[in-house]
Amino acid sequence: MAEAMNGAESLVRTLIAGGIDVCFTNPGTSEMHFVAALDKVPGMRCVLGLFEGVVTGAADGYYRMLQRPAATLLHLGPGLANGLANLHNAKKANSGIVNIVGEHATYHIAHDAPLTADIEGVAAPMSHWVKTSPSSRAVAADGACAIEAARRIPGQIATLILPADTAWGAADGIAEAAPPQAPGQVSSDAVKAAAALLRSSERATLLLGGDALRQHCLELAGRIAAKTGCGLLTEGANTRLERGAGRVQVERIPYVVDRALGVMRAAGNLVLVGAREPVAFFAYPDKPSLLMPKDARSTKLAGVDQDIAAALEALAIELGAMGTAPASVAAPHRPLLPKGPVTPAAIASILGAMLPENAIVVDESVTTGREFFPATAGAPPHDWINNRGGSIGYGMPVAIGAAIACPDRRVIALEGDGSAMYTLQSLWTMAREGLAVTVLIFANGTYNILRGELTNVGVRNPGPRAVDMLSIGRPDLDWVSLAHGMGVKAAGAQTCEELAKALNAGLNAQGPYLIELRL
Ligand SMILES: Cc1ncc(C[n+]2csc(CCOP(=O)(O)OP(=O)(O)O)c2C)c(N)n1
Ligand SMILES: [Mg+2]
Repeated sequence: MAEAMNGAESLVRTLIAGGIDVCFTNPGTSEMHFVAALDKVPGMRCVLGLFEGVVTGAADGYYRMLQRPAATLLHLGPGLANGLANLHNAKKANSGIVNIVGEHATYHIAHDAPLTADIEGVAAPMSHWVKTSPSSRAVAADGACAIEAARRIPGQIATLILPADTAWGAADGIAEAAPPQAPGQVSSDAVKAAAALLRSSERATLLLGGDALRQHCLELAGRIAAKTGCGLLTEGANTRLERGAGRVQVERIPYVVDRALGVMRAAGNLVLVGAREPVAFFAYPDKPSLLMPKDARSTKLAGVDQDIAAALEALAIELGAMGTAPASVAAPHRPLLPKGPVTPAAIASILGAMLPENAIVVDESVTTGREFFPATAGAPPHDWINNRGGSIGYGMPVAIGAAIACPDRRVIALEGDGSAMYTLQSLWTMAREGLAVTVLIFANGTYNILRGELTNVGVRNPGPRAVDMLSIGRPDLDWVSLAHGMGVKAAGAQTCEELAKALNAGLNAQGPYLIELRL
């Protein structure tokens, strides 16, 4: 007689049947039956991360590239808590993820063992869907519900808590998740209102987000812009923007509030397409939270839960724009390689000159990268990924997930040194999995952005104690050694010539490669 299936195996088989075939993991004792089931059942790629922020961030990057959830495996409340910051970022990016979080056996919870915690309470703020499975016979059905929740459009964070006895007890078999639902269609009223706003004599702009940043949608937006003369703009940080030569270019709303206000004043009225009315990252004394001018208005064409491509097409048809060639198409352009000392502008030119076709750029460059767009606009087609949730340490984990999702593409992670330190362990996973990720560390030895913020909130002449809290020197980080210590090839660079040489080595390496750029 065949060996009976336990709860853990029924869940693994349910996940695989539901199209989830990658699990980013950091397990513990309570997850051992799940680990054994992963071992027994073929078809799941398991990727170990040495900190849960790596695990959750990798699942975010995976979804951003494939629009398909991965699973995570996390160890009780503390393991989940370690992964929360990047779950927050994933949630803001509308990435679907199925978190499997181990829990003590149901009868053990009452004894308040060391790892006992309110896991549902920990999960709730960063999850759309949370459930503790009550029994081994319910686990498969609960797993199917988690898959359905994660696959909703836009993607959701689904957290399934798995008490150990539900994993080792007997199960009845697998459960089938319902097929993903199609996104909702926008109403003809929404299309007409958008068309009316664009036809008026007042200045107007399409503010694009979510799926509107895919090539096909950008092309429709470009046709509308050419026909009506409207502007094209995106939010400051995007889940995934398809850009480069031959694609319709869009500007981002700047981070710095005064600059953002200028851009929004020039934008006029807004048609919102997968984006919300823009808000400042932070409040500052005497500056507004809302970035639109008071006399501007907006109309929503489509939300991220709706069929954005169909909405843009309906709008283009309504405006008679389908036969119009798109505006703002980026001409192919490779800047010349600069020489001498490295500046942010020079780095932008080097990236523009060297970005490989189809590259995936994960941008956590913070202050160094503020002006990277113009010089890279004409590089061969590539994707550009930003931090949607503002919690730093997202970049290298997301790069892992993107590389696993797209093994044929080069991933370039642009990292502030402060940000990179949050999830440094990512390097080890990159090396272990042989991922083609080139990591550029902008080693300025500071939390540079916060120096500006100190001034922005009105602090004049900061003293040594304040300055010291924004410096990450003393001791200086040695990124080449840190990379080597985790099995990643690395080189330092100080000039443009050295950076170009190192980038060339990185982009031709088999696995990951780190470049410490001393600024
Ligand atoms: C989880 C988290 N902690 C702290 C911050 C505050 N913070 C924002 S940017 C930043 C420093 C970024 O430094 P770095 O990556 O070196 O970029 P630079 O400013 O030097 O360009 C910090 C600490 C944050 N955003 N998220
Ligand atoms: Mg820095």
